Amino acid sequence: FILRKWILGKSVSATSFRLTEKFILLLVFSAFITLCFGAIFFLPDSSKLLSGVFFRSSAVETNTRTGPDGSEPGSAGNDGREANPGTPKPGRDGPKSRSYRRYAWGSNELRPVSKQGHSSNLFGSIKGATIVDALDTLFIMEMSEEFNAATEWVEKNLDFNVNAEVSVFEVNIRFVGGLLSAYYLSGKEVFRQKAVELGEKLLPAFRTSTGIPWALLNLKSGVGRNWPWASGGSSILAEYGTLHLEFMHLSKLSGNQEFAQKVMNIRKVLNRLDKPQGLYPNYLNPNSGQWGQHHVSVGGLGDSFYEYLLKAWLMSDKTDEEGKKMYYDSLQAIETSLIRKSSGGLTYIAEWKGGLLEHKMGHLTCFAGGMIALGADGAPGDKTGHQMELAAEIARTCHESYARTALKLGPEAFRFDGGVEAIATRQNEKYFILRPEVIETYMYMWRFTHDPKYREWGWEAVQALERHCKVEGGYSGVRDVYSSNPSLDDVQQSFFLAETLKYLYLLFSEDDQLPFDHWVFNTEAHPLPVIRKEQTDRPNEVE
Ligand code: DMJ
Repeated sequence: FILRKWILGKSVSATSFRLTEKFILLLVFSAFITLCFGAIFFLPDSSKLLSGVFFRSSAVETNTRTGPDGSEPGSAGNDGREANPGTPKPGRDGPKSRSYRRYAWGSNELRPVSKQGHSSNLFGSIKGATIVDALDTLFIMEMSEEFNAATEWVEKNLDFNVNAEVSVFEVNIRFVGGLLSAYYLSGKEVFRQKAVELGEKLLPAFRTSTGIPWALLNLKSGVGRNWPWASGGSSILAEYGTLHLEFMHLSKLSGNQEFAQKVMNIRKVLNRLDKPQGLYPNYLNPNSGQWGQHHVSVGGLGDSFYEYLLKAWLMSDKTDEEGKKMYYDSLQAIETSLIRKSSGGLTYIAEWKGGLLEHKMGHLTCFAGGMIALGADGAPGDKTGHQMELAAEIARTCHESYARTALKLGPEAFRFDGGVEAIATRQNEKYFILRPEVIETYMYMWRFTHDPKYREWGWEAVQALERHCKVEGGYSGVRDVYSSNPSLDDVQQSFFLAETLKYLYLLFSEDDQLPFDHWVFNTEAHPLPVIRKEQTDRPNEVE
């Protein structure tokens, strides 16, 4: 009775008990709280508890229309945010995955405050980004009813025959990657067919003099172009360099070697070019084959290029020696030219512009802690220990970028100059859009070290998400992580379901959940199986 009262959020009147009864009540209550926290961190099945927070306790289902105390939706405030949500309590809070289904089913993304669909122009008029991006998360979390509904939507509605311009990179990592993972996990043929169909539609993007693909492509006409803002009409390193994993699998699943040839050619072009101090500039003109502006970044515009070099080697069952060499050589150049330590002892990865360092690190750059940890084992020479230390230092810096804010959520970019450390100084860098990179690094660091601080840091992020991003209709980004009452951006990014929640789930799961020696995550957290030297083409045979 007491626990039920507590769970329902109602206070028990102390005056109705005598002193000894109050003492016993206090003891029971403290024991219960201790047990709950113990369960979160130590019980083997703690992952299930976490998934309950987000998705699926039975109490949750009935709570989506009314608040926990029976109040009307949105009654917590006019932005729909709960008045004082406090520590997340399993079983009390609404399943935000269902909000997308209720308010935005089939749209690319959800607007959780205004409770409607949101269409991003990254996907042209292709629909259903959130559905495809979330397929494998639903499967991994054993949400079979939701997975089946999503599968049915894909079968009946996912249509690539559109006269629209899309981002080749975004469509590849979210749609092709999401469909490939869904196929390998479930074995359902529809996902393989759709992935190959979409891959074929992306092939005209490679019709340039060098074979470096365009950033944007009209899926009907096959006409490509680059972002108008990109230096000298260039293609972007993180975009053309983040096709490799998916395209290798497309060749394997379709028997069409063109996919693999296209991405292997990108490497050839890069290997012919001189690299300033061994670094890869973010801009490359696809027709002249010359670098554009010499801007180097392990964050936006560069990030997942480095990630895919390492993962190409791992996904090839460690046979892709070229990918391996390119990864470790580029990491060496990054260490020499970009990685610095602040006077306060925080290691960070700066950006490089024509030889000058900008002492800024993006939230996106924080994925590098996980990447460096993942690659440490194969590092040449005696560098394994050094690279693990580097990864841990980057994880700590990124945690500091969260810890030094009012909301305990990290800014889009933080700086190390003018006396500040790990703090955003520009208003337009203070936002948080539910990005996964910091949690991704915690997840890798947990798997490799089992240091409990990574789960503690992950749990801090869960609490902050619940307090500041959760609204009646889902989870929203916030505009200023240094303000105690920030405005919301009213977008639930599709990568929140694909990546942020999946990495949190894995952080609190056992290591045999998607083990790293069998699965490699694409940059949108879609797991792809290692292609064994002697592997059959049948799904689920990834052992
Ligand atoms: C995701 O779409 C991918 O992780 C991409 O590589 C970079 N940014 C977003 C999430 O922040």
